[in-house]
Amino acid sequence: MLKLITFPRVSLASQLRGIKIISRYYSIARNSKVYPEEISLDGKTYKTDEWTNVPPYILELTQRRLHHDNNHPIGILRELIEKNFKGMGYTFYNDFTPGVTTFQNFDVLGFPQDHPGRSKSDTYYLNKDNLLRTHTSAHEHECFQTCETPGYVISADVYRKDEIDRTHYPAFHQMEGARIWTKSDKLEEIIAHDIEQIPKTNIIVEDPFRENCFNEGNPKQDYMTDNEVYLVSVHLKKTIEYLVNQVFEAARKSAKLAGSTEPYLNEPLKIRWVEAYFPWTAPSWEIEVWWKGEWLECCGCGIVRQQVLLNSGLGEEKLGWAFGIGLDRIAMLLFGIPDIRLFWTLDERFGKQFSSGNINTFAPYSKYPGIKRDISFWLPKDVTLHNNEVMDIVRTHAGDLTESVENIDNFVHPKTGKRSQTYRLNYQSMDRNLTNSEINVLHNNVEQDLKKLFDVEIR
Ligand code: FA5
Ligand code: MG
Repeated sequence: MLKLITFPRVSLASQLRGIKIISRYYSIARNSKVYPEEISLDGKTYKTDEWTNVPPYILELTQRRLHHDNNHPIGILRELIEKNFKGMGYTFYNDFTPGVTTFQNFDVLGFPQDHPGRSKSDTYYLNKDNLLRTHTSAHEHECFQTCETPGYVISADVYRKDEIDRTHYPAFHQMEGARIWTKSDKLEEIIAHDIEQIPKTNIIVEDPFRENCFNEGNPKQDYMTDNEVYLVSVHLKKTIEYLVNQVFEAARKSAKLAGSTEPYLNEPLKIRWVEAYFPWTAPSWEIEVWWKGEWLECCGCGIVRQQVLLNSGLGEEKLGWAFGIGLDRIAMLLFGIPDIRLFWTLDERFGKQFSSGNINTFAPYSKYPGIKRDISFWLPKDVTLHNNEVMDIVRTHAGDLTESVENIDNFVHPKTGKRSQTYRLNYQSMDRNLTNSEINVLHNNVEQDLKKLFDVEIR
């Protein structure tokens, strides 16, 4: 039976364990239906097992390599950022395959065994020991081992099971940066000198943690002195501020060239630093950029934990920082792209608008009408259905024809106590008109899977 017993007031951790249980049943059911014995990815074969949950349409995305396409917004943004890092001591890595081990993606970075990121409702597994990387940090270990310059920059496609809407897609792109120094009597002088080398910006910085960069909640590591932590954190933050400045100044320039006179174009760029937590950095922060009236989270970072460096064969005298920046949401702003799915379209009306080195505003082409369908069902007693599971079923059948999936109603029957949920599925194609009959087929498949896998009673 596909049942999960939940109690209203149990801890998050045990609820997450519960989600894992239901995901496992879900995959077994689907495994026998959909997954072949082996999956091959970039010349490697993976024997599937009860952990396998990568749908074929996600595997296809791994072959697109949008960050390599210099005439695609993601590739253009990667080039723009790389250009600003050239000559500053960084090696560029752009060719890592997305199939990585759980060791690379989680263990070596110190993710605890019960971290939600490891669950099958968050991550696409090839099998028990291999998965599609969920972040570029999966390559830190290897790059620390092999990189011969003081720093490196990695660009890659990453995969997460996530909700679907205008700004969320199960595949996106990240750029990882890292920089290492060696302890010596001169270390503080050297870092201070390196800080001077970072070009100055005019951005307005809100940073309550610049001077007092660590505290009990966001602690420093014992093997570094207070001043080392301070200097490394200033180098890290100034590097990211410089990067963000270059990108957003380019966006402003392009908007002005396109004739925009919006007031934000003449205001200085404003950013703020907030404290964060990542298992492999301490202390850690995130940068948020004020853009058109909203704070936009775009990059996580911190001082690399010594254990990660030691695991990679670096000596006890090494220290440094790392950051990971998301490219897609920034590219959406930079190029005025209204929907994250457009990055993946093969429609030439999209592709022909962009060319290497140019940041121009996207001219929307006619939007094809969508088809809305609601689906309502009673949940069996004691079954909890995770949002991501519904998303995944819809995507499995409708792929990119899924514009969005929203949970629009949750209801408990006052007499019987039965619980009902309603989801609104918006089907839409970027490239053509949909027919009612094709959507009927897809939608019926979604209903069948919900019944089969979660025992729901369609209303
Ligand atoms: C990470 O992925 C860390 N690996 C970053 C890091 C690297 C921290 C090195 C410390 C040292 P996070 O999950 O917050 O962190 O993602 C980083 C960035 O990726 C976010 O700031 C955001 O810009 C982008 N991002 C995250 N999820 C999505 C998504 N679903 N769609 C688009 N962009 C996303
Ligand atoms: Mg984050």
